[in-house]
Amino acid sequence: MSFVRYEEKGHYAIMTIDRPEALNALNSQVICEIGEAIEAIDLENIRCLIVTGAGHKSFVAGADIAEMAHLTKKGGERFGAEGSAVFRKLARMPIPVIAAVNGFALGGGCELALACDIRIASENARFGQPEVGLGITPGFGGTQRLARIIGTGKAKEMLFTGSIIDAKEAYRLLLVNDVYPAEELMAAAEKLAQTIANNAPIAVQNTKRAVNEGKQVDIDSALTIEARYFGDCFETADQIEGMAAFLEHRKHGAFENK
Ligand code: CO8
Repeated sequence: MSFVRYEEKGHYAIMTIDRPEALNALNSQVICEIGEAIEAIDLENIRCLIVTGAGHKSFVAGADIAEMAHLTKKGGERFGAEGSAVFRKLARMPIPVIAAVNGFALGGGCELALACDIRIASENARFGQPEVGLGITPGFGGTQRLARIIGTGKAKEMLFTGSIIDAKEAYRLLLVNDVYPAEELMAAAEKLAQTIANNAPIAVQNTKRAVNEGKQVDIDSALTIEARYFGDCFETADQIEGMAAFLEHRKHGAFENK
């Protein structure tokens, strides 16, 4: 691995896109390495993942324009499909994924953040889907996930104009949950990850599944999905310990992911 760093800290992990010479832009190798890093995560131990970019200027400045410049229609479709498949793998991870957006999140970089469950940003973060200015559409989920997160009208405005918004505007649009001074961003991301990791892992994962699967269907079907994941938590060691601790007026022991 040369462009993706991966570090475990107890029950959470940090994946850092590290290609400073191109502001962490995603070429085929970076995309492939992100996929490999996701596959290698030890889900028995890791309960939350943080995704961020190396340096202070950029989260990810998009897909690699130099690599895309001479693609044929077929090549473009393949490049888009490969990136999309990796981002889908990220979005479908059973554990929560936090994007710590520390600068430019443009094009494929914005789409990488959109594939995460929660986005927090530094004050210098900038978001945008500038693809139409390059003669292409967003190809790693931007035409689909942006509207699902901030609503169709605002998403279309960003997609059609290619305009770049700052962290304050991203917060106003609920594109990010919180904004921090740059030097405090990773501490905030790690605190959030630790809080999530302290909770019962099966319950957290079932909650993520219920939210994501429920959003794809009508409300009655969604509530049936919720009931199934709710029931699935019972008889787990963590449910038994969590409820026993409450009833015995004590703090629960460390959850075991069982
Ligand atoms: N691709 C390749 N190289 C990049 C990229 C990129 N996306 N972004 C920055 N770089 C490189 C620059 O070329 C430059 O390299 P060099 O020094 O060798 O010329 C280096 O990074 C530093 O960049 P700048 O000098 O431009 O830095 P500035 O501070 O002046 O500007 C910006 C920073 C505003 C972020 C600017 O670099 C920029 O506009 N970058 C491109 C942003 C962009 O348009 N991103 C969207 C790309 S398209 C996309 O992501 C599509 C996703 C879906 C693909 C589907 C495929 C089918």
